[in-house]
Amino acid sequence: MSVTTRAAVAAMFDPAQETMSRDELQNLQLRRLAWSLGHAHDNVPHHRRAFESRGVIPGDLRSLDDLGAFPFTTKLDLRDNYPFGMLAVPREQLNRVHASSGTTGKPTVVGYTKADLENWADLGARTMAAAGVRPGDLVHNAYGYGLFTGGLGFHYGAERLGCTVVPMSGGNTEKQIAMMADLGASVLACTPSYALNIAELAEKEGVDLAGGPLRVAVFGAEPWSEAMRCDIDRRLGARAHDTYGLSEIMGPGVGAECAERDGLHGWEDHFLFEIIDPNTLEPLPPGAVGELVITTLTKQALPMVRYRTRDITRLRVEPCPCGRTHVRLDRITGRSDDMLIIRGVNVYPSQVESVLLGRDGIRPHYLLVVDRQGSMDRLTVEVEADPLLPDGDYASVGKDIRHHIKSLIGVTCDVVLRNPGELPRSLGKAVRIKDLRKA
Ligand code: DLL
Repeated sequence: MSVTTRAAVAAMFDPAQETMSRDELQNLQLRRLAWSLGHAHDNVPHHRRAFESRGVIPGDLRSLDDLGAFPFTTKLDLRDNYPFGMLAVPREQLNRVHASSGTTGKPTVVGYTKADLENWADLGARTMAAAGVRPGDLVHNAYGYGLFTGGLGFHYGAERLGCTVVPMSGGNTEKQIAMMADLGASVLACTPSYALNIAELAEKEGVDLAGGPLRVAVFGAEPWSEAMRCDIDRRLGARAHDTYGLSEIMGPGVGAECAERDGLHGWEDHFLFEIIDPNTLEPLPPGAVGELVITTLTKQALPMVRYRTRDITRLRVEPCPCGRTHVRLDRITGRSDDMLIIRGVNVYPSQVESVLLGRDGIRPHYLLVVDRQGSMDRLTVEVEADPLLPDGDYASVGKDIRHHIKSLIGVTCDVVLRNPGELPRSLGKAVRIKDLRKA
């Protein structure tokens, strides 16, 4: 890094925000939490009613542990109050709205004041900096622009960091590759499944992205495996980092991997993270795997109290070698609503992905198809054959994968090899499950 670049990073980031002691961080959280609960209670009728039904008032919060007495918020609450009923400020004070594309029913609309957007840009910049992005980097942003938070979220984060942003959005993969090569992208921001799509087409067209200036990939928005990381690192010649976020809480920039790539630092000066048992709803101790629950500490427009993300992970508070003190979230295995239960065995698509990637004879494009045979659920893993695999070997490769899925995940499934290019390619979040039971 040049001297000017180093100075620019230092001027922009107060390391104290990311390296303060756990005690300092928790004191800050308690102060901000008291404000946030009061703000939600006083300005959002839904939260006030929910507090009343649990018999709590914001003043009951004396320590962070007291948060457990407060009610959860769910996506359904946002739907029931569509579009603006959960806002804590008049609609006129919003600078922007985004929406998540609900697969059923109405989308969820979220809003931001000017101050919320400022914080978001700061956290976007912090997230990218943690991943190794630096001022002056050329950021090719292939997250979708529009109602989805990915495009604009990273756009303003990268601008705040002092990068040159190429606002590509998703789709038109040939043009993406040409722009990356012509402009000399040093950072690629998109979903990991779309990066795979880009890598595959670049290889087909003979464009050597791995030999170019690409250095960092900022991924997120969907579950992906360590095996996928190795594959993409090699094919793009970049270090891929995971980032986490969700529109109900803010968008991208809620958490990010640092250079260690061993868990995502959740930005605890703006969010409070808990893990609960999704069945009993009881808080679980650090280190236990369960559902992530997030409370916002600084959001003005849409404060969230104990939002149930449905994302499954684990929190680790032990110090990170990078020096950041903020808690680490394990890579998200999947959403509790994406978990398949096949003959009593819990299966996430990302587990299947770990088994598939790196195996000879196949390409990393797959789909889990679930249907019902009599009263039993049946899982079929469809995966694409490598173009060099002779037709005659499809059956034996399928049998071998079936064996490995059984022994590593414990579930019995059928494996069907599809011809190269046959499975749909992702332009954003990949669809990994086709559930025919609902048809
Ligand atoms: O996906 C925000 C985002 C954009 C994050 C770009 C990172 C990068 P939503 O569309 O509201 O927001 O979807 C949020 O996506 O609850 C998770 O289930 C999933 N998700 C997000 N990041 C990850 C990740 C954006 N790193 C939902 N790993 C979340 C696994 C993720 N799942």
